[in-house]
Amino acid sequence: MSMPTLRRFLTQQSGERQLNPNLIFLVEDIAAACRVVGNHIRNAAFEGTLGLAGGSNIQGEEQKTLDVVADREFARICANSPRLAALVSEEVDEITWLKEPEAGDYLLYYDPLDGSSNIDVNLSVGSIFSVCEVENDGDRDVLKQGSRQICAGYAIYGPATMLVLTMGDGVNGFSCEHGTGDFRLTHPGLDIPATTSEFAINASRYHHWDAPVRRYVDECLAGGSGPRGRAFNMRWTASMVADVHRILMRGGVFLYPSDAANRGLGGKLRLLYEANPMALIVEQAGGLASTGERRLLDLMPESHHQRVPVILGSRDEVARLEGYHRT
Ligand code: AHM
Ligand code: MG
Repeated sequence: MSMPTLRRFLTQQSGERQLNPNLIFLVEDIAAACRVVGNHIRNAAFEGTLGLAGGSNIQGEEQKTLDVVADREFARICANSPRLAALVSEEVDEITWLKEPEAGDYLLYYDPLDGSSNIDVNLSVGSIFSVCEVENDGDRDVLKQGSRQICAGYAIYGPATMLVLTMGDGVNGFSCEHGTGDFRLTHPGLDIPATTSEFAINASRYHHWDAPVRRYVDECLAGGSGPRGRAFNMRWTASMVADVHRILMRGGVFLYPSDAANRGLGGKLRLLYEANPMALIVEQAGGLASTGERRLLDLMPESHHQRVPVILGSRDEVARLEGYHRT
């Protein structure tokens, strides 16, 4: 079975789809950053980087040492890209401008270590990224609609490290080969089944949920004798990358909805570097991504650390949830 390397895949794509070589360099730098972050995670017990860093980020969340290490590696490696104008990171309060923006430059949005509460218990975590283009010389606006993303992806640091990537023409999965460190195309053309009997939500927040989410989960839990007429399975890893990856592999629906406890913040997950990239990946794989009320990719961001409700995955379940929000 032919498993081209990421470089070969990107080179082929650049011929077929006239991708800008500078975008390809940037994707290669992102992949290198993911490989390095994966190595740090694997060696954290030896490098003394488990546990808390002692500070907090703009979200008021305690930073893990590896959050800081991963952010530093992304910035160091990607700043090498000649047309990268700015970095928008979950871990950094302000936008980092690397150059005076010119039309055709790139903006990189990233969560360097998503699901970092899982780090100290050695469960799967990931990095999430998104790329948009600067439209006009001197334009410092980073608040772009998700539909304007030209590339999005994530790395999952699980039993195998994988990079899942979309450049607006489907979704492809690359596994990192132990030894060479090469990312190779092992999962081409990922496709989320439209129907599923599996959902993912933090059920400890049940008492905070709004009526549409309660109705949906209650109906799933009712099993074969309930209104859905079949049994549903539930999975929650507290690592969005791992939960979304499972959905890409076998279907499912993921919910981090607006609820009574997080409504004041706008939700839990961040729009620009968590929800938008995952929404593009899910849509490109045939699924849907919504706030419950609107398509995520249509939202106009108001601030670069903005939070949003997220419901994404198999089409039929997301459409059903949107229907419950309308009634
Ligand atoms: P993080 O970016 O600080 O790690 O937070 C995002 C994570 C997601 O990966 C995951 O879906 C969610 O937070 C888990 O939240 P909870 O702890 O409420 O289950
Ligand atoms: Mg995150």
